[in-house]
Amino acid sequence: MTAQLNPFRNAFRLPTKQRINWFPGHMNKGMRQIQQKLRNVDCIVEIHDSRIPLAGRNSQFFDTITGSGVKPHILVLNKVDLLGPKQQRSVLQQLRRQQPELKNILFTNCKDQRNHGVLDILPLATQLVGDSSRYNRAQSAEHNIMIIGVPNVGKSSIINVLRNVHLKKRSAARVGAEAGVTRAVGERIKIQEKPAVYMIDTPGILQPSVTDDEMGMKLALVGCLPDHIVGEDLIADYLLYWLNKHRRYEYVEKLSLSSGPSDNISAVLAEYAQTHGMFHRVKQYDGQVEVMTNLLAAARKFIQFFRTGQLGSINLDEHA
Ligand SMILES: Nc1nc2c(ncn2[C@@H]2O[C@H](COP(=O)(O)OP(=O)(O)O)[C@@H](O)[C@H]2O)c(=O)[nH]1
Ligand SMILES: [Mg+2]
Repeated sequence: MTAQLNPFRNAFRLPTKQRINWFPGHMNKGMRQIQQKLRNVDCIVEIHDSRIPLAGRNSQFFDTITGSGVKPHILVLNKVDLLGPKQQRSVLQQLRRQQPELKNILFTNCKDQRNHGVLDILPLATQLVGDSSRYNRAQSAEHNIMIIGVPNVGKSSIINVLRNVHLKKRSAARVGAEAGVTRAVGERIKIQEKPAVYMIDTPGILQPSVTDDEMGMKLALVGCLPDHIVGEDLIADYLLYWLNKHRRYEYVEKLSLSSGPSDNISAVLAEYAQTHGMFHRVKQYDGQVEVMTNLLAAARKFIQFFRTGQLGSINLDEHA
């Protein structure tokens, strides 16, 4: 049997030559603050979104701050509720191939306090710190764990859930649905009493320049950049491209598209807006007001379906 050719786009091109870039001032400051605090850090916990296990991890920066692996490091792939259990194994294999030096990988779901991955973070960090040479910190009984990663992957949520679970105390770190809520390296937040363990929350840091367009689109799609930086229309088009390329057609039913899969984002959004009564009034050049389908509202809905797992469990870094 010959494999059917995929009739849809097999490459994604940005409409302009402009690169996707978001490196506001607070990231530069955050990066400096992280480096200044490193002396007092015993373990680095890098949080990333499990739906993009490879894309967007600032490996050069992380290499520098772990001293090329001297300081204990745990990679936590969060939001595993959106990746799904079936994809976990292939994500692990993918990561091990790509970065064999990664030793400690956990999958977590912060929305569930009984999640195994969440409960494993503190014991694993304690063990790694115990086994490591702490140099200037060898005399200190306290452990300081620094949480790092790109924006909006759940860094503050992890600190809060660990504080809730181990200390039975209420949340202390601010959480938000948009990227860029935590803007400075915060004070230490206690997560365990005896021995005392503290966590240091940091603002999400992206690579100063995202040179790979698809990587930038994946970061935008999972919400690591505020939506307006890239634009919802473009994010929705990338989502459609990705789903078609990977023959993931769950969207056809979810958006109630009558004529099946399509690679034309305007047509897809227009049909969805039409059947779901999404209209808005647009003033024309001649002053007349016309009622039109609201494509932006439809694009937002489509992206929302992906972000809440309603288009299926997806690893955006999976090979086509
Ligand atoms: N579905 C899901 N959402 C999560 C999870 N962890 C965090 N979030 C959400 O992701 C968003 C960003 O969380 P936040 O902790 O502020 O991320 P930070 O920018 O890395 O500190 C918030 O809307 C959280 O509710 C998770 O495990 N699963
Ligand atoms: Mg935060």
